[in-house]
Amino acid sequence: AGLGTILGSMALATLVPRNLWAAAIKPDDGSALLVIDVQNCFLPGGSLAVKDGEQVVPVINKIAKSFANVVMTQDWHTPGHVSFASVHAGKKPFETIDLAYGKQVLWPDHCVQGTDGAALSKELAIPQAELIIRKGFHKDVDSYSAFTEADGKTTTGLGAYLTARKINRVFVAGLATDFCVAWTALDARKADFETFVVEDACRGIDTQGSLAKAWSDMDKAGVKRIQSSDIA
Ligand code: VGL
Ligand code: ZN
Repeated sequence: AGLGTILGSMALATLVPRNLWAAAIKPDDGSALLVIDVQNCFLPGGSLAVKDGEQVVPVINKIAKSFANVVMTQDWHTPGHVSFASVHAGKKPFETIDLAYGKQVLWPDHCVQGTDGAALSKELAIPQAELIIRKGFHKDVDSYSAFTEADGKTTTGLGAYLTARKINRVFVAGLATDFCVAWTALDARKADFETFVVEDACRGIDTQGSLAKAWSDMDKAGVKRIQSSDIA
């Protein structure tokens, strides 16, 4: 950006109250809200509860009213899934192992297909949600991302769906910021979607510096970090 542009935006930021210029992002028919993994396992009492995870629900319910298009995801693992520490002898949750496709964090058993823990939160109130993408259902491959499994090549079909529906902007919210939200946002950028992460509509796990790394990776990839109050 040229000096004029920089000075211009500084003047704008100084003169115009934040609530008048920042709340300027208006979702249109080409926009979709992606609600990531708001499932009982990640909520209080769940086997992989994210700290303050329940606080995202009212925020997501509120912003969802601005979206004609909402897609939700469900982490949907087989029993004995490769991402579970319980299937690796001598390994504990939050340790890592090297798999054929790369480094894998090991988790407590969570989001097993058909269990109550895998169910979406009953507090979500988004009746217009048009698609639920399940992911992580291949026993030997994890999938944090809603677009592509952890092998880096198997697609969930979400990118093709959004493109077929002429959606080119995605707003990502849910759990957890540093895993499924971040990987989804990074893959959305790879597929050239304009990508926003709604920070106060997400909460992180934060293991071994994962939250700071996720924000830094997202920033480098051109993901736009916004707050729910920025959405008109
Ligand atoms: C997630 C860890 C394991 C997530 C899913 O939804 O962020 N994290 N499986
Ligand atoms: Zn999982």
